Amino acid sequence: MPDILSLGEPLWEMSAIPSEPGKYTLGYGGDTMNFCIAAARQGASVGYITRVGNDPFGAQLRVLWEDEGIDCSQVEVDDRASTGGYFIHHGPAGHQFSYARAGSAATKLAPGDIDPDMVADATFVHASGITQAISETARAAVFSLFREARNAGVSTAFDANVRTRLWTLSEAREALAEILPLTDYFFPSFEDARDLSGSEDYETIMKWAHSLGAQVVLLKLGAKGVQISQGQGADVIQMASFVVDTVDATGAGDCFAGAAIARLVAGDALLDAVRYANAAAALTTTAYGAIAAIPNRDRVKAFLAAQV
Ligand code: KDG
Repeated sequence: MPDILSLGEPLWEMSAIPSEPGKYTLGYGGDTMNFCIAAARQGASVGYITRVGNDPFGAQLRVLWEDEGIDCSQVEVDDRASTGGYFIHHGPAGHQFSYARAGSAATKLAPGDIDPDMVADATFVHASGITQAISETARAAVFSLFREARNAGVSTAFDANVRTRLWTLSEAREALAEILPLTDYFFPSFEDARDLSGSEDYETIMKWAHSLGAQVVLLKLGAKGVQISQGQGADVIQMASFVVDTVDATGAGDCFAGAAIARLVAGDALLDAVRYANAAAALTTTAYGAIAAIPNRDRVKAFLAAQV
């Protein structure tokens, strides 16, 4: 059975080709899928809990996951709903998403999709604010997954991934307050933490996250690196990012979390796992699309070895 289980929605992805207006490259994304692929490419044993439509996108996703060595035993195929999708447009302010996912197969995820035996056998479970946002039943499934994990002594990782096109900030806050008491590793981006907490100050953000129940907080600062707090009152450590030629940051945060959890499962100490994940996330930004650029372990190791 897989060591790492993630719950969420995979999406087809149409990424605008900047040099050819009106043209798109078909790919695949979805924050939890990006997470699974990032962890699998670092050598971890990963399972995805999700639902896809009985359509060509769902079928291609399954082939993709099998090629990546991801366990698909918890993937349901829905005859009455489609696989969700999104478009990425790139502009001077970065990337912008447009969704085609309302009523998708993954919105039917529910607590019954969580297999307690599989959870008890894992080392880590993972979900995100997007999984919570896509439907009430998916949100309940996240809660069930984390509660089962807690009861079984399995570690939990949660990425805030706030998407205000899916729900309001106040709904996101309420759902976060429900899940952080069950969260061992919390991965908010600075922008999400600022919007959710109402503060731009790193120290206040850390206190806020711990006061809601998060144990370890990894505050993702993009090109500035990451701040790490290992508990209320613990010293906060800032680790710089690596300098690369960034073209598209889509999925970099997901890759960071996937690579970090993969390394923790492999036995790394937290700071070693974070340094490794920083390198993996930086490499992900050097090409367009969510998953095409996620590096494998050899590439990350070679990149780290080339740093002095
Ligand atoms: O983090 C990148 C994801 O946002 C992207 O792959 C699409 O999951 C996605 C979403 O819902 O925005």
